[in-house]
Amino acid sequence: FARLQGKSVLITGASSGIGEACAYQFAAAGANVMLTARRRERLEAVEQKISAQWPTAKVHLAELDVRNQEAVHKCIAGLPRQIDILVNNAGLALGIDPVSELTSDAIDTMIDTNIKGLLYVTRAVLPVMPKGGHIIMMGSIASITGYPGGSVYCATKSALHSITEALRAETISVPIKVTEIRPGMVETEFSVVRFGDKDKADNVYRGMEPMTADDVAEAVVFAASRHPRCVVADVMLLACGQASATLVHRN
Ligand code: NDP
Ligand code: 8X3
Repeated sequence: FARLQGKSVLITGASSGIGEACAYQFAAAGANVMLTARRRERLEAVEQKISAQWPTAKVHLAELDVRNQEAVHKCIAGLPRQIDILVNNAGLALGIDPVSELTSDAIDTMIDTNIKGLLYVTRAVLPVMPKGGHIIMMGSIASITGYPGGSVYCATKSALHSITEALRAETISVPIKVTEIRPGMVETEFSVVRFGDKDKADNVYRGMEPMTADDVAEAVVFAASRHPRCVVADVMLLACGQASATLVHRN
C-alpha cells in the first residue's frame, strides 16, 4: 500500500465498527487519519491504539454529528491537513418496523444521518479536496432490494447509491475518484444500535459467520490504493453463505 504513505484520510463514524477498522488499516499503511464521530471517548481510545501500534501516524480527532450542517462545515474548516481521501462511513439503521409502525424519530434519524449527513459532509469536503482525491461511500447490500422492516434504511442506502453515481459524473473532470462499497452482514455495533438489545443483535448472526469490520476495511484500503488511472467503482461484499440481504444459510 505504498501509495497511501503520507496521504490524509478523513473518516466519519470512526468510533466503532467499519470506520474504526478503516482507521487502523489506513494508519498501518502509512496514512494520516482524521477521525470523527459523536463519541469522543471512543475516538480517544482509537487514537491511543494507533499511537501505540503506528507511532508515526498523525491522528486528528473531531467530535462531529454529521446531522449538524454548521458543525460539519466548522469541522472541515478546522482540519489540520488537506483531505486526500474521504471515507463517508457514518450511518445506522434503527429498528425493523414495518412502514405502518415506523416512529417519526426512526425515520428522521436514519434519513438525517445516512442521507442528509452524507451530503453535508461531501458538500463541505469537495471544495477543499485536491485533484486526484478520492471519496469512498459506505453503501450496503440494502441498496439492492428492500426487505420487510428495512424500508427507510434500504431507501437511505439506495439514495447513497444515486448520490454516488451523480457525484462520479460530476467529478470526472477534476478528477476525483468515487467508490461505493456495499457490504452484506458485518458484525459490528450496527445490529446492537438497530435493535437496542445485544441478544437480538446476536440473533442476526445465529448459525452463520458474518464478516468482520476488518474484511470491509480491507476493501476500502484496496480501493484507496489503486493506481491513479484506475477507479474501483463498486464493490459488493457478502458473508460466505449469504446470497442477498435476506437469504442466508444457517447451520
Ligand atoms: P457501527 O454502529 O459499529 O458504527 C457506526 C458508526 O457511525 C459509529 O462510529 C457511529 O459513531 C457513527 N455514527 C452514527 N450516527 C452518527 C452521526 N449522527 N454522526 C456521526 N457519526 C455517526 O456500525 P458499522 O460499522 O457496521 O456501520 C458503518 C457503516 O457501514 C454504516 O453506514 C452502515 O450503514 C454500513 N453498513 C453496515 C453493515 C453491517 O452489517 N454492519 C452492512 C452494510 C453497510 P457515534 O455513535 O460515536 O457517533
Ligand atoms: C446492513 C446490512 O442487510 O442488515 O447494511 O441491511 S442489512
